[in-house]
Amino acid sequence: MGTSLSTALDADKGLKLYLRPLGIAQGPGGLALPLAGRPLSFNTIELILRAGGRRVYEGAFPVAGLDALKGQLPRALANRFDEILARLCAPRPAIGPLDFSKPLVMGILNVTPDSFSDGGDYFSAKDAKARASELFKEGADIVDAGAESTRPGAKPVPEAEEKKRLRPVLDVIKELPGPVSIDTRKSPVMIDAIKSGATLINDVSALTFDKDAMTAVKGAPGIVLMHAKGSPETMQKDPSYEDVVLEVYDFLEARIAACQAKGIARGRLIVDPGIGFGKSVDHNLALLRNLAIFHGLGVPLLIGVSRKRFVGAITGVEDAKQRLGGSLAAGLFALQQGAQILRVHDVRETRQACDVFCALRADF
Ligand code: HH2
Repeated sequence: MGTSLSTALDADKGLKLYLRPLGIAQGPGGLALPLAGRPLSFNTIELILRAGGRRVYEGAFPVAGLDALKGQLPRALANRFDEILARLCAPRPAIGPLDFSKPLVMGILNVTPDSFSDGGDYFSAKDAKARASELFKEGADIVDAGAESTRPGAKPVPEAEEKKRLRPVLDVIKELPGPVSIDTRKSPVMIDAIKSGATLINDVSALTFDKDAMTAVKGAPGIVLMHAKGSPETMQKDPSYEDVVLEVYDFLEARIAACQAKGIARGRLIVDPGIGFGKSVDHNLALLRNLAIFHGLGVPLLIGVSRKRFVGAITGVEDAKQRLGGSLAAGLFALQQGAQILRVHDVRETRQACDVFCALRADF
């Protein structure tokens, strides 16, 4: 890029500022700041300035010198700098029983005949109920049940069918030993789920698919807002972005603002960049490498890499069920950038990997 900060500031009035934590390590550290109040800390900040969709400045600054940096910024940018920095550092409040002071494992329960890696495995009412209990036994902190596959090319499932598939899980929510999330884009399904005691509504369209979704989630303790480009039917047809990381960031920031405008507090929200949803392999890798920038949104980060196609593309493993090794590598990479929730199919193995990983980085 090569432009100095003062040149970028002089040249452009319509600048948008982003901060990405760098130098992430374990422990509180002397000259470091806490990352999301967690066991991790960061000692450097990347400052990004963007105008007209393009990055016009990128520079890295040690956190010890941030006052001098801020002193160079015009008032509006300095205010946004303060706001994002505070969000990067603040602990995330618990959502119901979900405490974000340590990484959480979300176990996937697909009550579908056609999910990309386990379609049909837990489709009957009996199998779905049994699998929910089993996921908790294997070490899940929360179970995410979905009845509509959102794999690339999937066709929408009618509302009545989605409700019917979820019923056996909703009927046992209160008897299960842990909290349940319901993965749906439809407001009537959300309402059913909340009435039955769901802790989270996980919407891969970030409450944009159904115009009534924003009202429907009002009674949910927590809501997952995920980024997707296009619908599952078309999303993998040559997705393109000018700057995938900042475009996904802007989308999630706008969805948080839309929720807040409807009275849904930031403390009830979780965001997810939506790995594999309208993204090429390179887009997915860019999002994972730059994951820490999303802490600037001030909410917990959920990441779903489990068995996904990019793992197959990197490793050449076609069978999704054989992608555990790659899924664990990507999941631990996300944890090292402070991700708070991993959404996975292989709970037992991920729990073990997380426990060892957290012991190694000496979480306190
Ligand atoms: N991925 C899938 C479904 N829901 N929700 C969130 N928040 N994040 C994700 O990455 C995510 C998600 C796709 O995985 P899976 O549920 O196994 O497949 P399918 O959609 O085919 O049922």
